[in-house]
Amino acid sequence: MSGNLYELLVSRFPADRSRTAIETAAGRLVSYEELETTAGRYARLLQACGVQAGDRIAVQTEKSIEALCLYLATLRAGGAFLPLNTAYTKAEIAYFLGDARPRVMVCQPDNRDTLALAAAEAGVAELLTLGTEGDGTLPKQASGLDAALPPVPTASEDLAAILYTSGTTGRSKGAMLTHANLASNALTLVDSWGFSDADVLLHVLPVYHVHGLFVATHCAWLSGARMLFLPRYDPDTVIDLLPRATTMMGVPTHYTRLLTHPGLDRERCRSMRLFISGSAPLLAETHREFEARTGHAILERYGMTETSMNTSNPLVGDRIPGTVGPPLPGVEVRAVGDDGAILPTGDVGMLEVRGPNVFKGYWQMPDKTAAEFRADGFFITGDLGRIDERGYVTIVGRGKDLIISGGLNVYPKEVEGVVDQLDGVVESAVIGVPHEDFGEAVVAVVVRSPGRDTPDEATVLRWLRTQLASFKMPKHVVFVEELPRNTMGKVQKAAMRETYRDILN
Ligand code: MCA
Ligand code: AMP
Repeated sequence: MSGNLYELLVSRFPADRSRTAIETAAGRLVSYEELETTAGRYARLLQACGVQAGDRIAVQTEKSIEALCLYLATLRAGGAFLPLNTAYTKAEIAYFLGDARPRVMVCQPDNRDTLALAAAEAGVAELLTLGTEGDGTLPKQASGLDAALPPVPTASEDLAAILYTSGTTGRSKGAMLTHANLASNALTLVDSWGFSDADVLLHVLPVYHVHGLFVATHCAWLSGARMLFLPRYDPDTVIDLLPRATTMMGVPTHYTRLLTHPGLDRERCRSMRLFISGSAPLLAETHREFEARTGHAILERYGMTETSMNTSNPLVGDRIPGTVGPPLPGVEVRAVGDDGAILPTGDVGMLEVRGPNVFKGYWQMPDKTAAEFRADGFFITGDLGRIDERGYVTIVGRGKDLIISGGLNVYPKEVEGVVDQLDGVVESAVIGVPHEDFGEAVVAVVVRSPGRDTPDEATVLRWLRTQLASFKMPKHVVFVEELPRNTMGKVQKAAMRETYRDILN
């Protein structure tokens, strides 16, 4: 076996390839054999498009089984998968394409015309389409191709994927994940969370992020399990399918929405063995309420795009509400002070991680990469936390100016940059405030220039919508005479978060 993750994945597919790998809510069954065959054909097509080892394949499509086959095909062809949130606007996509220079881009059929120019300008050699019903030019051109393509051998340190994460400077950075990063983390999770071929994973997450693509899907595939694959999160469907599932992974919003459903009870969860939460803080209150309703203590874990999963509450043992558990096997986590010194047990500091899960660096940004690593190889997460005497990590806040809304990251700097481009805006500050459904939500505080043509809230939102993905849109715009500043002239975001903390509830 080479270091290609594809080889590892298929080596763990069930010996009986006719077993169901994925079942959709509409009742479509796809076997492991079909996954492999479709991936073979797609890989063949990628090669026909000139894809060579290391080439990037950018993908912005709705969630579908074919999209997962495209992921497998990319690995098989030796390429690097670059998934993009379906909410990204043309302006955002143009940046990613210009930065990553993919050889092939795959988009939804109805988006082709919108993206054609940006793709051409970025030198994309082939723009293919993929719809949710197996339609589009990709499946069409791949049909009939020979599926028996041997996986392209890669080194384990080669790139398997690039995932963009926004940055505090407002410019998104492509996190380079290697085959070894993804393989080591997935194998650890299968083991730590007790996955087996008896599992049925309720898959409710999008497949353009680490959580839905790598954590959930890899756990299922590496254990030969079945996935119940939902096109989007819908509490009614989740309640219907729970009695057939054994595990589910979700962000806290998924769990708080389930709790508002009258159908959630112990009987519904009778076949479940494990609920897992991550991507954003799960309130201890939600953890307790869920346990009281269902008898299940949600297992909370902590990860990042750059590192995949770092810590996890245990499968067997105490799952402590409000904590993210001890480091996973093979992963080291430490809390350090402002001077970089390791802190005594229980003190709050910057969390840093090291291990085979930690990414290779940011795509073509050596300076940013260097700035986020310590000399001894620890990655600076930007999260503030403490580690207790049992090794359990509690995240208490963020040292980075980041809002996490419904499990999706929004960097204030990026939104501020777009608000400030609008005529009549002097400056702005974007903050996160508590939100019942999304945990945190985006609010823009804006200073306008005097005059008759000053923009109102509708004008600001209309402009932002053309530039930003919908989940980054402020849920509210507040106009002020001036932003609060300290004596050094620095905008006081903490004070603003306090002032506006109840504005959305
Ligand atoms: C949708 N909207 C949102 C969000 N999602 N607004 C703020 N925050 C959000 N997260 C807005 C839409 O723009 C739209 O606004 C309106 O809400 C309804 O959109 P809809 O698509 O119907 O929303 P939904 O289907 O109810 O989606 C909510 C959701 C979704 C299910 C919570 O956001 C979601 O799937 N989140 C999970 C993301 C995820 O997988 N994160 C993992 C990242 P309008 O009507 O104005 O247009 S990986 C990670 O973080 C690390 C590695 C880790 O540890 O896992
Ligand atoms: P992302 O860039 O989407 O990978 O988001 C990673 C960030 O999500 C981390 O740096 C944390 O701030 C946050 N995060 C992930 N899991 C948790 C968790 N269980 N509790 C608190 N924050 C979390």
